[in-house]
Amino acid sequence: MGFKCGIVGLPNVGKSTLFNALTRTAAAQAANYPFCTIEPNTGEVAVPDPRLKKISGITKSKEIIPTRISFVDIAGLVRGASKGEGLGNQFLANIREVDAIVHVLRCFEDDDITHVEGRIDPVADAETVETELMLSDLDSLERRTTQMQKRASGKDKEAMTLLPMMEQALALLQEGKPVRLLLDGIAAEDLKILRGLNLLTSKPVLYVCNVAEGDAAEGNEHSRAVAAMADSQGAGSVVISAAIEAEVAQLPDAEAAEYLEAMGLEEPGLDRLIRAGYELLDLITFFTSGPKETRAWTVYKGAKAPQAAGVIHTDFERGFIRAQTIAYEDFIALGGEVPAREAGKARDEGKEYVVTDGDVMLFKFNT
Ligand SMILES: Nc1nc2c(ncn2[C@@H]2O[C@H](COP(=O)(O)OP(=O)(O)OP(=O)(O)O)[C@@H](O)[C@H]2O)c(=O)[nH]1
Ligand SMILES: [Mg+2]
Repeated sequence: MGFKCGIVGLPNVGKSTLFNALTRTAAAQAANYPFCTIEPNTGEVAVPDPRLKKISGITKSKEIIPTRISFVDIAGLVRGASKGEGLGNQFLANIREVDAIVHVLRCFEDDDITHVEGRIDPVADAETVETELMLSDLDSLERRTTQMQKRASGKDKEAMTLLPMMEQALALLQEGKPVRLLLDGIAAEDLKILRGLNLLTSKPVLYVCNVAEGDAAEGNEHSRAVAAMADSQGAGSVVISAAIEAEVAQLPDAEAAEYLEAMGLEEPGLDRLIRAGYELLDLITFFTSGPKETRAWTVYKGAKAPQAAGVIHTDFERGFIRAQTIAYEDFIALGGEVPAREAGKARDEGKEYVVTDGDVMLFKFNT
């Protein structure tokens, strides 16, 4: 399964710097000129999860394997992108392929680094980019809705199912609002339809405030303005200094910890960002553990036990019989599988079981 977060924003705001830090590589070129990035860069990142160590402490696993998500570093968008400005159409197509958007906003002052609008105003920058995404959605949806209305009036079944959701989305866009607003409390079938429309503004968004080194711990007036905006939209925001993260990513672990402490930070901002990205994608983790390895696996919230089995191996899903399931807290508190079973905390779950975050699972299957 590939869960992808796209790194989006105006040109020259630090997207590639952040991407390189995330992936601990120099795969993306980062330099002080707009449109440094043209082709997207993709990298996989381990999702940090302290529970892995706790579980493997009990099962004495030889190896710990975290779960992973992907980040895609995309070219900068400028005003007019939806009309093709600055290769906008190509870049918007790159955004269409991701599952969630990490929107980087420049919140640092530095006269040496070019800002395409010549001023630091992250809330206005966010609006500029969001407007392009909305215009692009409006364009594509208007065309599709007209066709769909024709088909629906001819009593086409598919069209009649899709049309109500398309019309709701279109109405929002026409008011200048992102389609994301429909996600709150949406029914499962509608969510499927909405995801199928593959609109840019229906993807969940996390704002990343890229601040100067000195502001990494507390944020600054710009990042506070972004946090207020994010709150009002039901979006998330994190404060990160891409410059610090780039530095830390190069250091051996012990030195990195010292450096972070000197900056007043408890953990790399990237860990917070990766976890936030994971939540943004609506993902949860379940574990498998034995002497060989303790491993974290990813499923969408709401996944049932056979789907979880299928993440490990497609045969596991096809031949699924049941899953011995122990809640993470029970597994740790009772000291592993055997004591949990004796305490009646190892449940035998069937095909309809909805996986809970932290479940330690053992699948029984037929091949
Ligand atoms: N002072 C300062 N400079 C930064 C920071 N983050 C990035 N930069 C600099 O800003 C310039 C642009 O960074 P990139 O990471 O290439 O920006 P980008 O958003 O990928 O740019 P495009 O690919 O052109 O859209 C580089 O010279 C970076 O070194 C930061 O936190 N502080
Ligand atoms: Mg770049």
